[in-house]
Amino acid sequence: METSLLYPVTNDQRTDQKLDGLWQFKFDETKQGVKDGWETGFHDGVSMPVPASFNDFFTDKASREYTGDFWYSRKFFVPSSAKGKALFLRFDAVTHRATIFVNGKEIRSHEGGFLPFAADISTAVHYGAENTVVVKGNNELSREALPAGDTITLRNGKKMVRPFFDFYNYSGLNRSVHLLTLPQERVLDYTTTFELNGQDATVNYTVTTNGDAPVTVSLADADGQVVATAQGKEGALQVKNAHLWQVRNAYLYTLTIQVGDDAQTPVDTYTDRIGIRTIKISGTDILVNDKPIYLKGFGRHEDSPFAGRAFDLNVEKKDFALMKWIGANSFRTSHYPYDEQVYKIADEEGFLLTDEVPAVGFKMAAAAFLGGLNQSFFKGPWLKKLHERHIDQIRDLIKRDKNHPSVLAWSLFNEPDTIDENAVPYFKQIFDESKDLDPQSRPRTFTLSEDDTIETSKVLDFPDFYMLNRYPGWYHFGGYQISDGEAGLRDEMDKWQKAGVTKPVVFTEFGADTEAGLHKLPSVMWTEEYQVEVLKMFSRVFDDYDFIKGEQVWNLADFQTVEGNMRVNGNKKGIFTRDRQPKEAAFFYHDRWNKLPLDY
Ligand code: GCB
Repeated sequence: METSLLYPVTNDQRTDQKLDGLWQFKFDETKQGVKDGWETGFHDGVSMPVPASFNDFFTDKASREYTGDFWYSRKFFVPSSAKGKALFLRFDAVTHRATIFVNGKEIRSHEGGFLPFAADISTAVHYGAENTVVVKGNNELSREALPAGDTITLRNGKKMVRPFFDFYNYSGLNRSVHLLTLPQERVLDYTTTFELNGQDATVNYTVTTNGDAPVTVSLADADGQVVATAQGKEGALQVKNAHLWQVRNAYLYTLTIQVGDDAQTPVDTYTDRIGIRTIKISGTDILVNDKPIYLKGFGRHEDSPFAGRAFDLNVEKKDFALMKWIGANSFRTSHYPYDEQVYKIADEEGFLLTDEVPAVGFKMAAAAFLGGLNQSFFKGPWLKKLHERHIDQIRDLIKRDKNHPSVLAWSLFNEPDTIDENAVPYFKQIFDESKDLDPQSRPRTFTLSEDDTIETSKVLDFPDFYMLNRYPGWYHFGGYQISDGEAGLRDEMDKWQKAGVTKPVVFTEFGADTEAGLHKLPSVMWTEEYQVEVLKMFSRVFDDYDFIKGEQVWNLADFQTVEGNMRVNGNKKGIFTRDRQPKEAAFFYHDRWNKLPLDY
């Protein structure tokens, strides 16, 4: 677990300089790098943009599909003024694992491709001089790591990943790198919880620092007026006539934490924007500020042309514009934690998000269409290591994202094999260990694949609400058989109803692959007309069952996948194309969702 995952800020005590831009890059197929001293830096690589996935910049297949170790190197200047400060390099994400060297000295390693980590470089750098940072990355998949898959070696000696999931294994420095100077005595973390009392609210907080200096906390409204202050590392801020953070009607306060005796010259200051709101599950309702909500939105991917899985503010801006236009109020960060800027935008725009760890592929048969394996995932020598990494990433995810008002729930798995008895102890351990991690006690859940029903799943006691991924009309009962698909879906929902479902049910995946521009009357599968028919069929079913509390269609946009006979250059279930243009289905949802109140 990381000591501090606060998002970088610049103020009188802290600086944040991004080391984005062109780095030197090399593949290391034969593990030559260490022998040849690449950790001290190199100039004979190719130039590679950061942040970006390296894959799509190459025009030869062996490079695009490269699996194994790869290296990045660049120089950076550390000013003399940084002397005496704490000095860190913060990597927002290196996919999937990294070892960091500064001036040839190994600083630390990190496992997990979608969460940040910081390397303390204060004793490795030269002040007032150029320094070299080198990242040795690796993008292999295994059953011992998240997301799960295998790495195989072809007969020609090349390694290749076989993911137990469909999204492309985009790799590299996918998010920004920051050079941070921080005060020696500083804020490491903070938490908030909320109580609503009529028109007023109480913001309970805790602050963790690495010293004994006193702490002052203040809260300012959107106009910058301070509305409450408190002293101490734990306390409560009383807010009169509180403006609540509402779904699609966000209101953000600014929380300022100061460390030190003298308010004029604090030893540290940390500022963040928070929203006052509560989240509860009550029976089959999801309550935000004690008001029932209905989720309308998407499963998404961080995916776009050229830079693959890199965070791109332009793409993100466009995605939010599309989600607002279509009348959505929510999304799931399928199938991994997204860049922190996504959560900041969601906070500002009033979107709710289900925050998912990369525990995807925990079911080998699910990858059957990719040549999957008929084995139990929850029985094998890989489980111990996998569990360590899984809980570690849940801890870091909650630590990183717990203060975002947009975070509605934690998704601890996507489509694990829950009909297998062997899954039960694993689930018990993960749910027990994650129970007290979130001070706001948000709901914890996971998606259930089509095989995992109210009759077959062995772990239905664990989630606080159910997320269902269902594909009648596509993977079964497609085309002219869609009426049987609808009948089957209704049979399933009747069974949930009969069993007396006591928790909300949200559909988190459903849809149909659709080639944009393909039309046919009458429809056939893959046409824009057929996608609309499938989505209309689901909508009819959703409207008939009261315990269904949300619809998040798969996917906001087409995205790149592994190649295979089920995928035509990617997953085409997008409501928008990969370059974010609407398919016919976008107008269907624009009509359906905008008829409902935005916060409904
Ligand atoms: C699923 C997976 C998702 C896939 C989707 C599909 O169940 O959760 O990652 O992309 O199905 O389209 O097959």
